[in-house]
Amino acid sequence: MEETTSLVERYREDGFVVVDGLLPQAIVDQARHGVSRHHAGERDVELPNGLGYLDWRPGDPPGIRVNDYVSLQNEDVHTLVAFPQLAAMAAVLSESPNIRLFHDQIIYKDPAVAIHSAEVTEIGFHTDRAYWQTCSSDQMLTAWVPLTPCSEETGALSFVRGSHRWPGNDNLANFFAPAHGAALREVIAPSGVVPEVVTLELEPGQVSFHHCRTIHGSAPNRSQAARCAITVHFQDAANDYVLPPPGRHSVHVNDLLSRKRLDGTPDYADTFVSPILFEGTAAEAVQLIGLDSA
Ligand SMILES: O=C(O)CCC(=O)C(=O)O
Ligand SMILES: [Fe+2]
Repeated sequence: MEETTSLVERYREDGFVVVDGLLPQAIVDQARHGVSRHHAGERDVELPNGLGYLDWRPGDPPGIRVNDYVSLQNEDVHTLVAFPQLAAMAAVLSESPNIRLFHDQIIYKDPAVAIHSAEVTEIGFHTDRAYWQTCSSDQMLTAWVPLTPCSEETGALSFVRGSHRWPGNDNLANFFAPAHGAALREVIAPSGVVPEVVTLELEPGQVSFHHCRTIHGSAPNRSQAARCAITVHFQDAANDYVLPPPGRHSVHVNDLLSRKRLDGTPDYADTFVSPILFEGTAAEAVQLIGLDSA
């Protein structure tokens, strides 16, 4: 498992890693078709309204379009999110015997020409962990799947290398509050460490994975084409619901959408909201991923 081993080492060291050859182009094309249908207002499955999840609809302002839980509502996007190799890679990276879905989002940046200022499509530096304070695990992770070419110009994702190992990231909730420099100054980098920002230019079919404590954000889309990606947030086996820390902004839509346990708390193993997407040994995951067979 040579290739996989080096991916795991890079992920442990940097807090993010790019994986090639995981997703067939046909799955990516089908998801892109699904996003078009979803943006046009089609729903294969209706979710309850009024829970506060983001749900861009035709007629809403252009800029950043965010649609939450699309894999639960759209069959084409579901095929990509539930693609077993994706979750198997997450299992290998997080050293978990199973992987459950936590949440997914379509993040679409309109072309600069369609909006008054490209700047509104910037996404601020944040950690995903900051949004998951009702999660017991700090080993959850995200697969970021571009559906269009993502370059510096279109708004590729940028990561602060190694920041998942730094203290002080767990409240960095600046997704919709971009102020790149200022947000970075909030970060407590270990003494003597200057934050190194790495921007990943990816093509559709490539996937990047990041740890829930890795600081990341994305530049505005300054191009004349839309930038679209699906972000798939995964739970490792250890994750369970915990009460939010006192005084923190931390109620997740999952808490409203998931079935309740006997004590009234949300069940993060709800088979509709959080289906198991991979289960098996590390060797089985590696075999399924198939990167080491060449
Ligand atoms: O698509 C983006 O620019 C942001 C994605 C993100 O924050 C994530 O995948 O966790
Ligand atoms: Fe994020």
